[in-house]
Amino acid sequence: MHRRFPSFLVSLSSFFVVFTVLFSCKTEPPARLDAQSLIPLPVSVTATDSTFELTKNTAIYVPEGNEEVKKIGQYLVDLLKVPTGLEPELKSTSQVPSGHIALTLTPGDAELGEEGYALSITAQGIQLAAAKPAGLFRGIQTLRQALPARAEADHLQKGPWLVPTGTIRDYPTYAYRGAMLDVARHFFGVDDVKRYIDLIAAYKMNALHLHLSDDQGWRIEIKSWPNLTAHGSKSAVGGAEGGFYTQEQYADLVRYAQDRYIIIVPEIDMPGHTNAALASYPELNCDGKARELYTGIEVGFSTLCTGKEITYKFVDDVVRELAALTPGPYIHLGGDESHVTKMEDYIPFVNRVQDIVQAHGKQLIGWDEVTNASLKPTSVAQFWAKAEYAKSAADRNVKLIVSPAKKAYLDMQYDSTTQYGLHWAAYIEVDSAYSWDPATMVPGVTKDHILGIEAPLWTETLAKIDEVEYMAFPRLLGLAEIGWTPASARSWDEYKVRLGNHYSRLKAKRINFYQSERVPWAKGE
Ligand code: TNX
Repeated sequence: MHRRFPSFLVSLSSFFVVFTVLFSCKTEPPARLDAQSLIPLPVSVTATDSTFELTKNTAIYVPEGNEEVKKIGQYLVDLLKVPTGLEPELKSTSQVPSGHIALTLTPGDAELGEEGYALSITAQGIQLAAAKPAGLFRGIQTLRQALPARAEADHLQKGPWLVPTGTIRDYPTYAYRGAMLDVARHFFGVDDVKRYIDLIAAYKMNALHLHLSDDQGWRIEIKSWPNLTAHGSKSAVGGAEGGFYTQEQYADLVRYAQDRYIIIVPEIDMPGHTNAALASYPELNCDGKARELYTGIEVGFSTLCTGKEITYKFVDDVVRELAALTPGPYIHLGGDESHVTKMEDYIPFVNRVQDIVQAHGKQLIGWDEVTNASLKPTSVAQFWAKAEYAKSAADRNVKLIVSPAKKAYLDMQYDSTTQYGLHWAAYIEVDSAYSWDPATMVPGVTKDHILGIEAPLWTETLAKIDEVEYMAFPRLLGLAEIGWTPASARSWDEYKVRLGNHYSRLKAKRINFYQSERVPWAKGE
């Protein structure tokens, strides 16, 4: 991919670069398609030696009568409009003339699966094909990265808009590729969450797990238990302002994510991490007394009263309302760090909430401690801490979401000088977050047991979205690649160069990212 040239040729060619820049208005042709620093790295890329130019005459063609693909076409138009100043016309047709961009569905191409795509770029035009609409959406993310970085800017840029030619065939390794945002410790509003959705979509992630309740706050309106938000949403860590999503706002987030082929996985943590609920409804406490709102960052001190019937009425109401707001298959019921719930109470509690989730037509996800209970094969355990829990899930054919705190936790500091974040699990530099394989983390847990991977971001120390971005970026790109790209095709030494080449793209997106010294950032390009 990266060829070496004799030095006299390098100086000669730099002379011509300077000459060209000074004396003509043309910019350099883009790097070949196989040197475009795509993240996640596609399954296969073949470059040819030409370029396609996007001009004011380029249109985007979509199949006649398919509203869903038309919407994806419109998404591409909207991406291009501001930075390029071009507004490609969206045309429905069965016959695509050359010189344009065409999105087509090829349902017979089973290898592409739910999210794979085939991209063919020639000097005459761009063909993006996929078996399913989601694949077209993922393929557009690749096309974005084949355009110059300035195509990511939020204001008008100069052309030309050249795309190197070649073909790409690509599909994900894991079905579930997620990020988690803790909106309970600190609250993040609808616009912040939409930005996070856009950012994870750009790296082909397909799930956003929202941690919607914890000791410090309850963040989603539940109409049958109104005090959860009337009272329980008012607090946040350190006395910061609380907040919550109304059901209308939440439905808007779900739609926004859905338009990007991302599911939202709502989490209501229980039976621990429930102080905000226990402060809002005295009857949920075994002693019948409401707790005070909590603004510290301790964990493991609260529990729902597992012996009271009202607790299950509460869970049933919450799950029913959440399920009605959730087109995705999963409801996450936490289950972590329930240190003050006795194991003999914890197990029947988890068994019962699993039945409640199933009764509402959803599949349960729980943090790895839930493997203490009798999990059904449709439930999913999220491995974050204990390898033996992950192994016990795999032994029972319970699928795993892999998010080991030592590798995948985006709230862990990069090193001891990082301004925000925690380090109880590890310091996680950018190379450490990238250099691991979900399928070899735990002896006895193989790729077949794994639904996918997730990058959780806890917000005890993060009050603003730019602080969230600083912790998430650039590690999130590497975690997205772990979920998408075959492990055999990944290496840090090769990846770090690609990541370094994303410098101007991350800047153009105005992402506040950590400029790790371990990455050769291409600042001049
Ligand atoms: C552990 S990870 C927790 C969270 C904290 C996090 C901080 C997990 C399932 N529980 O409650 O926010 O550590 O890193």
